[in-house]
Amino acid sequence: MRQTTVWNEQWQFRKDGAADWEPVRLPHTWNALDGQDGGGDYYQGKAWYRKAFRADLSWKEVFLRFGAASKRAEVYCNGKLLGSHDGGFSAFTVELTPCLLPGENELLVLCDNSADLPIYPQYADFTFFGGLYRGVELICFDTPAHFDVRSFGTDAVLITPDVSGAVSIRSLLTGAGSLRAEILDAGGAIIAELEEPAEAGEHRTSLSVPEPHRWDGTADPYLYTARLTFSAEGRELDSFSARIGFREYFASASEGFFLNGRSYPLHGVCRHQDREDMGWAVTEKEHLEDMALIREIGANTVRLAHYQQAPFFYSLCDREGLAVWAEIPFISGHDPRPEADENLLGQLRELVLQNYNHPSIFFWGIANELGIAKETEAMLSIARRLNALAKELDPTRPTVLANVGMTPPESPLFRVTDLASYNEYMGWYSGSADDHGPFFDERHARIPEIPLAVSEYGADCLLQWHSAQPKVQDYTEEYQAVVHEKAMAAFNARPYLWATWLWNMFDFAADGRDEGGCRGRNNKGLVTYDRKTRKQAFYLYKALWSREPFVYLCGHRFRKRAEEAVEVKVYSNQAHVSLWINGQFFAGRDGSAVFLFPGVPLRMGDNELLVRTPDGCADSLILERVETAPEEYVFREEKRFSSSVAQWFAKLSGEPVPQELDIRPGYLSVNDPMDLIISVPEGRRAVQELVIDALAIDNPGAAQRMEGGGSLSFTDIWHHIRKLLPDEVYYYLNERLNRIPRP
Ligand code: GCB
Repeated sequence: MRQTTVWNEQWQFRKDGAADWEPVRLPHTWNALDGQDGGGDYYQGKAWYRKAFRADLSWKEVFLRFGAASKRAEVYCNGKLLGSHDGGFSAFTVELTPCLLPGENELLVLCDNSADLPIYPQYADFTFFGGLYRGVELICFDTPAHFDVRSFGTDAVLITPDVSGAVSIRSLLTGAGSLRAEILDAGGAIIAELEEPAEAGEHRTSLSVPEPHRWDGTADPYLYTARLTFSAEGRELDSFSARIGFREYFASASEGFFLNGRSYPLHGVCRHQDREDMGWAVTEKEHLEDMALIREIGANTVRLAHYQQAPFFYSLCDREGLAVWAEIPFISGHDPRPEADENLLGQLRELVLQNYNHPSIFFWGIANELGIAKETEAMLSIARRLNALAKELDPTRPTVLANVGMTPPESPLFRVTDLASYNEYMGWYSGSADDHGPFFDERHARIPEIPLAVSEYGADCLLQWHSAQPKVQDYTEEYQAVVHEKAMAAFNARPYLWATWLWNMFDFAADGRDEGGCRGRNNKGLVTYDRKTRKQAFYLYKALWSREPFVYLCGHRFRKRAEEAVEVKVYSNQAHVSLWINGQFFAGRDGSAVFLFPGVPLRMGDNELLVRTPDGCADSLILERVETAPEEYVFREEKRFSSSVAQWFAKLSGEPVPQELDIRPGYLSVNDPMDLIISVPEGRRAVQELVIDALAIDNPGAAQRMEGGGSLSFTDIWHHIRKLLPDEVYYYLNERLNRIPRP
């Protein structure tokens, strides 16, 4: 028999070198606070966990399974090293049996999230929280014969259901006996079963389910249970059970995604696993809340980015019918150390083997945005090895790789995996919010044979910033919504896209970021980091995707308005909405998802807006008309420059700063591609004097990257460097370029 005990209580913790132990319970991370407060200076180093315990020596074999230890762990019992593990997201098991003593025992776990380890993730914006953040289980057996729990953190049972009804089962056994396999339907009735002798080692068998009921996405995520019982001489030795589902799917390069033989456009969100003040040390409660929010908007797919997430969350996806993109943290660059390649292969092996049985998992993601760094042969070679490994471990699922927008579709990175996708931030880091459609049409035309999806798009939003004329990088709630409205309109009109995943369902910790007046966070979520507030764009998706009738009036936090009349925006999944102002009917509109009411007059003081749908949904808010446009809604970036940049800039200023961009036809401007600008000597000189020289003062790296030119416009590049220089530089450069005829 197996006995599994949750082992999360009565641990002690100290950072390496600290004098005192503090009591903790698992899940635990040491970065819950310093990993979210900005500065990019959270503790990345070694730390120790300790647990004193009394062992029950009557068990034959005793194991510990760690849900995750970030990023590297060494486990010691009574001074003896039991094992180590590299990779912060997968489970691993160590055996305690040989070192257990009568009386008191001491377990010590060294965790290490140091930045220089050859362990991925290496480069990414999100915080790499350290610690035992997914808890520990004690697994005891009274015989040495059982499923081989030593196997890559799994129970060594892989189940492959086929839509024909065949269910093949592979298991690894540590002794001989008899294996009974049963398939139960959702009501618990046994509908297929067999029992056969099994030797130690790998055992393969199969059963057949007549006319299997399909696992059919969110509409009908029908789950069967596969139950295995291993016994000898009539005595149960071990058992295992998993939820399984029968489904088939494919992505076409021209017609999008198909599930169970019919078109099933995938539309959903990306998700990171952290939560405010908790980091990655979240519990089932937080996972359930996240899932409820994802389901509330009606997503049918989730990209669990950028690493293996909790087993419980994949199970929720099975239950809710969400198609999952599961991935490893190979992000934005390749670490040339051979151990780092081995680490990637190890993380992929564990991702696949530990999650193989989940019907919700559709795609194995092997990397994200590798093209942001230099594409080297070594990088491509490990990407190919990863793809081959995923195929070897699991020939049933397609592989995928998310490319960054600047990677040309001719890059070999589009040919490593079965499926491909772009992360593109049109209207945020580059281009305008109207560019989503043209971006994909252009790329799709160059590689029409490769199925393309949108694996990220979005914009930052902080709840305090608002604007009636939202514009790029103003961090307003309204601008984020505009980017999503335009992106979705473009994607919906392009059925060749096999899926779309927005970035991101939730704000998340990115300790090195400092944006929109908020340190330590990426604010591209539809929901805030504490999960307390749904942003405006959340309701756009709810209007587009959910069935549960609702209506939402935009502007709940944009209360004070100086305009005589405003445009009111309403999101609803109903076909008709009506608007009242101060008790008077204003107008009704037919439409879908987004309803606009321009010219709604405001009187001074409070105005009550009310919107209703015919079937009784309603929402209301107060707009307060004030004399002058309130400053409090406008984010003004406080830039702090070194005295050298300030001195350099003092020499420049004096000339009046143009407030608007003047784009003269026939002349160069900041909106032209860099290689066009620098192809003209005066253009090159202007960029050199106004931008490169200034950047070189504090940021030689950034200055060097500017020199190459490229197909991105100066405006696109400016979004990335504008923190480093005064805003005026952008306008001064445009002025200078405006005097140079276009070649
Ligand atoms: C990306 C990355 C993601 C970042 C995101 C952003 O392309 O894949 O990890 O968080 O952009 O917000 O910049």
